[in-house]
Amino acid sequence: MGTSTPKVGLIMGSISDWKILKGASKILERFGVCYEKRIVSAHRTPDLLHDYAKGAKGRGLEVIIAGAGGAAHLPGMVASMTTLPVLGVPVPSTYLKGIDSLLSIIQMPRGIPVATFAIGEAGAENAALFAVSLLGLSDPVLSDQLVAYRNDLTQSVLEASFPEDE
Ligand code: RP5
Repeated sequence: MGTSTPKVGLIMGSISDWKILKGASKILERFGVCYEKRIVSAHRTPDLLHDYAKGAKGRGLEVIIAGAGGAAHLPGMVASMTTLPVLGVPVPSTYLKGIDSLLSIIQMPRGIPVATFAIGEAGAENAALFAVSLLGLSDPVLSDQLVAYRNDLTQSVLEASFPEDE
């Protein structure tokens, strides 16, 4: 957030998706990545979707994380209108538990890719980490931060103890 130009666009089909996508925002904030968050619905705000996707690159965005549930066409539709990398996060749905979202996002016909992540919170966080990794290709500070993050993960496993033993 802040005053600099956002590099990551974090969009979702509904405010109801925020409970999942906020995990992505926390990761981006942890790494100090400037991002914007917007609700953009493929079927309820198609004109906004068009304007957002078409204008994304020109506004300085470098990556778009798009989360949606059900017939989750948001990531694919965004990808159809920009050559920026689009990272799709399947949001768990009420009846099919996000399997519908996952299959909708991952099964892009050839030519228009969407990088698809796991259903739910892990997918949201991993999409943000992947965005950091992409930005790190041209930002050594971010790249170093990612190495430190991985080292912390390793350390947390090595230091884990069973509650019964404490
Ligand atoms: C999709 O429909 C959204 O991405 C959301 O996951 C799902 C349900 O939306 P709401 O009915 O909660 O607004 O467009």
